This record gives sequence, structure tokens and C-alpha cells, in this order.
Amino acid sequence: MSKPRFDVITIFPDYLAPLSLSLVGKAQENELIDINVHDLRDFATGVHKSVDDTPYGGGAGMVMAPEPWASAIDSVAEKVDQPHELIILTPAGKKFDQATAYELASKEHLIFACGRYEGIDFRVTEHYRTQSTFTVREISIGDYVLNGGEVAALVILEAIIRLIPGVIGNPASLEEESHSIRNGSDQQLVEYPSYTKPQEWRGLEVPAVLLSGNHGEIARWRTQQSEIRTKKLQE
Ligand code: 6GU
Repeated sequence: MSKPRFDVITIFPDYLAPLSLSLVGKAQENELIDINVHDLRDFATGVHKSVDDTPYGGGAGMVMAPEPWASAIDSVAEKVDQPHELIILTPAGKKFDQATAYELASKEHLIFACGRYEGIDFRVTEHYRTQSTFTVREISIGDYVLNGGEVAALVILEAIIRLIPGVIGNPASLEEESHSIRNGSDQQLVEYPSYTKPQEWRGLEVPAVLLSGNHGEIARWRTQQSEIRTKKLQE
């Protein structure tokens, strides 16, 4: 198995600069993953290198034209002899979650299409859904509107890449996380509160049970706290 490849297509490649930082940056340096960012405008034709046009049917804003997208997507697909997951970022997509992160972390080639304006001509989704070497997903990161898919691509890439074997130094932390997630969709627990030194800070004490050395009691307390926090979020 070769290393997973991620291609991001955008009209603002600089927006993806944080991918060279921190854990994701290190994963690239260590050649655990391969990330490539592409400027959609390089695939536009015509003197103005235009990538958008007015919407059929009328309405405000502009729609991204299909051909520059297809040129860009075909060009990155050509480089990989594996099935391609085409991820179209749109607030109209399916909400991204940890289960999707796990699923995508096992794929060899992900292509992120960062839409701007009023989105990408829907025929791009329709076309690639007919291509046997592609799986197309429309994904949103939450119920709010961003100016484009770039920040969403960063979010999703970070969530996926940290799950790839070797990327995180201490896999025990992933192991702990996965327990709370595997509890099932109706009982997904959030993390318990964490404390470090000093034992007393601005008049606040670390809960005594965490200093007890009783691992059974500590585990029970943490589960309890996770349940309390999870319940509070549902109010
Ligand atoms: Cl993926 N794109 C945009 N433009 N807005 C969003 C989003 C994506 N996810 C949530 N809001």
C-alpha cells in the first residue's frame, strides 16, 4: 500500500498554507502522506481565466462553471491508479463526523473540491457519480455558512490525517477516543475534564479522586463526568 494522497482544488491555494504546520506538516515531511494543492484558475481557459458565471434561472451571486472543475479533477485523477473519493465541499452536504473521518482515513486518494460563491454547477457532482472510478460525496462541516470550502477542507483533512497510522506519536490517545465513539451513535460521550499541575490554582483544587492512585475509581469518575457533560450538551 502506497501512502495516501490528498489533492485540494481551490481558487485560493494560500488558504491551505496551514497544512505545512504542526502534525499534518510533519506527516508530509515524514512522507506518511502526500498533499497537493492546485489553483483552479490554472485549469480555466479564455483570456480572463474566468471560473464562474451567472446562475441559470436567475438569482444573486455567481456559480462556478463545470469545465475548469472537470479539467482539474481529471488531471489529478490521472496521477493516481486507485479509486478516487471526490469530496465536494458545500453547506448543502452531509454533516461531517468522526465516523466519516475514520472511513476516509482508509482511502488511498481523496480529492477536495472547494466551492466558492453560490457553489459549483451541479453537473460536476452528477458527472463524477457516473464514473466507476469515483465515489462522490457532498460534505458540510456544520450548520452555518462559510465563504468557501477551504476552511472545511482544512478541518476534514486534519480530522482524517491524525487517524492515519504513524501520524500521531502516541496512538493510545486515539485508542481512548475511539472507545467513546464506539459506544454507539445514541450514546456518544464527550471527553471528561482534564487537569494538570499545579494541584491548587487560583483557589481551585484538582478533584481528589485523580490524586488517589485508585485506577478503578478514576475510570469510574471519568465515565461519570463524560456522561454529565454529554447530558448538558443535550439541554
Ligand atoms: Cl463545506 N462550505 C461552505 N461554503 N460553507 C459551509 C461548509 C462548507 N460547511 C459548513 N458551512
